[in-house]
Amino acid sequence: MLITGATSGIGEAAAKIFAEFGSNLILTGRRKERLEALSETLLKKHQVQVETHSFDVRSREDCKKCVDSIKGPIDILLNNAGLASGLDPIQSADFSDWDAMIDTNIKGLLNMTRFVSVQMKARNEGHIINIGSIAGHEAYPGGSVYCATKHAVKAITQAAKMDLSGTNIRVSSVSPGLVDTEFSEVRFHGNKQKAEKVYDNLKPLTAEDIAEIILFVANRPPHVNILDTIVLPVAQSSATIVHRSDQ
Ligand code: NDP
Ligand code: 8X3
Repeated sequence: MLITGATSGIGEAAAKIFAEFGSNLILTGRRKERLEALSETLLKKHQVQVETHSFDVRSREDCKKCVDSIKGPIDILLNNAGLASGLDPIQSADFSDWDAMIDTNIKGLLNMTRFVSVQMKARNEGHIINIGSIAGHEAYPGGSVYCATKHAVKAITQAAKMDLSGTNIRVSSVSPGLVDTEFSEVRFHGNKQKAEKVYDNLKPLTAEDIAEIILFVANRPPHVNILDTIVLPVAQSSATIVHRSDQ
């Protein structure tokens, strides 16, 4: 299983749960030390093989290098690496925030999918699991580009399933609402106070909640393809309707 964005949050939790269930892992992300530390922990705890590749999914060349260097078949590609950068309105948002989101969430996911799917097609098996979002099903103020990238993930998932029609390859997405990870800290460019407010007075999903769902999606019988799953905390009813206990 190859996981992008395994250095924190959902990707890290997925690495842990899949290792527990015996999957050999290829862990990727930009922060090399975190990948190495996670790999060490997993190797100590579980009888699995783990390799790490540190690179930026925005570099098509580095994505190709990583995939080309992997010896065995990739059975599952978890396209998880992604981010929100900023929450600014369309008329004043930062261009570099837009580029970071489009290049990572759309083009990075496409890069990995392109290089891995060609091998899966040749073997006539495999599973591509994309991390979408409630933001791929709805839009919200300040989310024009982030929501657009997650709508793109939804479209890419649907179209890839069609492109691979007639093969045994499965294509799925898991689309969470609020998950307490480093996501908001990244969105607010390191402002921890602003990030904490997102989860104030509500019980958000944990990365482990989502990892369990990814595990479920991956472990259906071979004829079962879950195309998408929208998963919200009970306190969240849409991208914008969130009940806080102080309200
Ligand atoms: P985190 O910020 O905790 O994790 C993001 C991961 O993506 C990190 O491992 C990071 O690794 C990696 N990443 C980001 N940019 C790049 C890049 N250019 N190249 C390689 N890796 C990259 O957030 P989450 O775990 O929450 O996010 C995971 C996915 O879940 C994202 O796609 C996000 O959009 C989605 N999501 C999150 C929700 C939430 O509320 N948290 C809800 C719905 C969807 P590194 O920095 O080391 O490269
Ligand atoms: C992350 C969830 O809707 O809070 O994709 O941006 S959202």
